[in-house]
Amino acid sequence: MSAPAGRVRHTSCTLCEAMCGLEVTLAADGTVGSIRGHDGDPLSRGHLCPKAFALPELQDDPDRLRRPLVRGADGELHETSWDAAITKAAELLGDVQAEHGDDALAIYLGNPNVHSLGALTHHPTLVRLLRTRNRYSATSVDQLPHHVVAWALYGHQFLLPVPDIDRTDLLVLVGHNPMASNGSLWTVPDFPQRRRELASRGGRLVVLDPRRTETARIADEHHFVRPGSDAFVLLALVREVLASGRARPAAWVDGVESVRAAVEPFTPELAETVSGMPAGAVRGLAVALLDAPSAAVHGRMGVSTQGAGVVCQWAVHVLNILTGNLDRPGGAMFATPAVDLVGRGLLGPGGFSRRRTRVRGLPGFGGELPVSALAEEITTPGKGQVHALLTIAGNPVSSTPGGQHLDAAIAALDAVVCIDYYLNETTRHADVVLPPSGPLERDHYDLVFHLLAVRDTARFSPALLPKDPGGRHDWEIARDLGAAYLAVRSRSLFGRWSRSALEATARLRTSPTRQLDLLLRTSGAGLSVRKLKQAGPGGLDLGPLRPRLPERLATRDRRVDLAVPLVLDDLPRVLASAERERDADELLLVGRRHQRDNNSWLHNSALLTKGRARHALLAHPDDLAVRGITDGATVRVRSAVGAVEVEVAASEDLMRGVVSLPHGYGHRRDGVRLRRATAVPGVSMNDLTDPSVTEPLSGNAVLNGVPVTLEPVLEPVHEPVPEATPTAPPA
Ligand SMILES: Nc1nc2c(c(=O)[nH]1)N[C@H]1C(S)=C(S)[C@@H](COP(=O)(O)OP(=O)(O)OC[C@H]3O[C@@H](n4cnc5c(=O)[nH]c(N)nc54)[C@H](O)[C@@H]3O)O[C@H]1N2
Ligand SMILES: Nc1nc2c(c(=O)[nH]1)N[C@H]1C(S)=C(S)[C@@H](COP(=O)(O)OP(=O)(O)OC[C@H]3O[C@@H](n4cnc5c(=O)[nH]c(N)nc54)[C@H](O)[C@@H]3O)O[C@H]1N2
Ligand code: SF4
Ligand SMILES: [Mo]
Repeated sequence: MSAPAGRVRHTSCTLCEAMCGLEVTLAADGTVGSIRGHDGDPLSRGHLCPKAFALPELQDDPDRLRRPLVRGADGELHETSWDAAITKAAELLGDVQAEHGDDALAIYLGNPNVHSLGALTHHPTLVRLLRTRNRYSATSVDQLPHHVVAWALYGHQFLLPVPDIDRTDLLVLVGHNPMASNGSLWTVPDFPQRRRELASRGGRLVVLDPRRTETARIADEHHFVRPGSDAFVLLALVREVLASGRARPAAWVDGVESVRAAVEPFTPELAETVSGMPAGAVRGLAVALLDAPSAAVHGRMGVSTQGAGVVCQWAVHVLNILTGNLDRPGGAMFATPAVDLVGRGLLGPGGFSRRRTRVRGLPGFGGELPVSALAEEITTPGKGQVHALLTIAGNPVSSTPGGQHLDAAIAALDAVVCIDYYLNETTRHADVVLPPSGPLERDHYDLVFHLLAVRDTARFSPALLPKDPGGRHDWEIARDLGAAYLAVRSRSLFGRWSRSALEATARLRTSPTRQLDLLLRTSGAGLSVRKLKQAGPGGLDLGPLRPRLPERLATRDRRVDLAVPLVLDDLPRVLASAERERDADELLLVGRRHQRDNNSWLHNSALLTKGRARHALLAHPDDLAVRGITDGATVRVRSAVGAVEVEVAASEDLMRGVVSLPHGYGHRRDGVRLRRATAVPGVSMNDLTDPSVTEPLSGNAVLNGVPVTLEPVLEPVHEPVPEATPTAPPA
């Protein structure tokens, strides 16, 4: 396309939850010339991070698929026409279901689905149409404990309060590193500047993390906490707040006395023994939470993807509630989005289903099953066995525990269909790959992240660039695959198509922007896509977060009962875990994110991957010294389920006994070279994480606090022996 040189346009960055507004200058040839943060954006206020610069690279990446691929008789993937590929995909999925039953198809939805308007309007409809109960998503390797707790306390899985960072006096972050991740379940663009403003108001930041992270470094106070032990710290905080006699729960809160009794054994001294955080510091933090005019505690990946994820998230909410900080300015608050999917009942409230995973009996929640069970559902024969997989914007081989086993399981499936624009560790197994348009080529409105934002705004971003002439959007793929699938299945199940199937096809034919417009028009606020466009590129500024309780509660009695049986019944188990014997040799593995990585993708970007390699295992120098391992050496990291060999980097930033690997690496498997030009393949952390160990209440994956051992990798004996050089004896 051609556009006048230097034309300035605006768009939204959809690469993470911060949803920054971007100002883009288009070059004469219509390509992206330059990108900067949009200063006039009321939410992101001019912020952007290095990842935004990868958007033009992604747009032009020759490795990004633009045409469908179908596996031929030669076993290779070949470009094919859309019609042929979609028909093939529908036949593959439909035939497996016709032969083995509807549940023989498993569907996995990956993270980018929540960052795309068309994915949100269309993919759930497609998934329902495919009629399988074997539904999985990245939720169960991420934030499932948050949803379980929100459902149990507030009656809806998406009633997730966020720290009101712009007004708080004390911010406590547990297992969260927004300096790298830009915030999560908390849309907080420009965390660094917002943190500086907190400091200039005299406010404080406290971080609890087994690594001195980028966020810990800029905190007023950082405490190392042994991985998986946060429950002891958080429950001790709850206990201390209650013991102080200064707890001030709101009038709509019940169950305080039951909680008091249940947390009684969790003393600060016990917390110190288990977690390493000094008892005095635990007491000090409880007092600080009570003394602060306002305070907010937020726990994220480090405390949801670990062995006591639900208990930890519950304790975080209870702390905010008991200190009077839930729903007050400067505390943890609920957003009031212009399109309120929660209030309007368009997002299900959540809840455990009777349906459990077939083989291991892991619980289903919110219509999905925990993805840690996927490999065994594929490999275990019997009624209900999975024979086909559809992935949409995901990479479970890389992102779910025991990835190497899932890799092998997927390779043996009868049919694999992937909607994705890259060949990744998972999609390389596909029989059909259907690649959608890129993020700059589609209209955008954040249906999810306005629900989690630190300020109420409403921004519509029209597509920045026209779609590739022969390309299709995610929603168009869903529409066409849905129609082709119905055609295939009606051959075998003639006449059985219900009204709901017909309604689904009608919905799939309605574009995302049209659906959004309907949602805006019926929002009661007199909005529309046109009005949002007229409001300018930053959209509408609806102001700071407002108190919403108890009206916003979705519980039947509009009250919050802290005494959640699921949680209180689990506390004796948590208490008993304090006694667990540790292998003397054992180290605990935790994950990390880097500002210039993005889960398992974007490693094709030259801009993001340049500079020092970031895939090394970080370990405390003392832990290396006792094992005779030198900084920079290659080590073998071994867990209960696998082993990887990776370079080690000594770092005083780690707590002793803890090692850290980033997830999302490991880009070559079994000698297969992926098309992507990743400079550093690294290793996959999920070849070490154990799918058989899940969070007991939710079934969420345990990705942090994984026991591992380290050993030096000895040089192979047949290698030429280097000339002996005198070395100094070890000090
Ligand atoms: N050990 C360990 N494992 C982890 C984590 C961890 O911290 N430690 N983190 C977990 C978390 S929080 C998450 S969210 C998951 C992420 O795990 P997944 O969601 O499974 O994988 P991603 O790496 O996000 O891969 C996304 C894929 O979507 C494709 N894609 C991008 N945009 C689009 C689009 O618009 N449409 C379509 N159709 N495809 C698109 C990309 O090409 C890529 O292949 O990983 C989890 N796994
Ligand atoms: N640059 C970048 N940004 C991203 C992503 C990305 O891949 N790259 N991914 C996005 C996604 S999908 C998500 S979900 C978010 C996640 O965002 P974050 O929650 O910030 O995720 P992590 O960086 O994995 O941070 C988890 C922290 O928990 C610590 N930790 C590990 N185990 C424990 C424990 O037992 N207790 C405590 N207290 N801490 C522990 C780790 O050391 C780490 O510092 O980031 C999003 N933003
Ligand atoms: S923080 Fe970076 S990746 Fe996230 S939305 Fe903003 S520019 Fe995009
Ligand atoms: Mo995530």
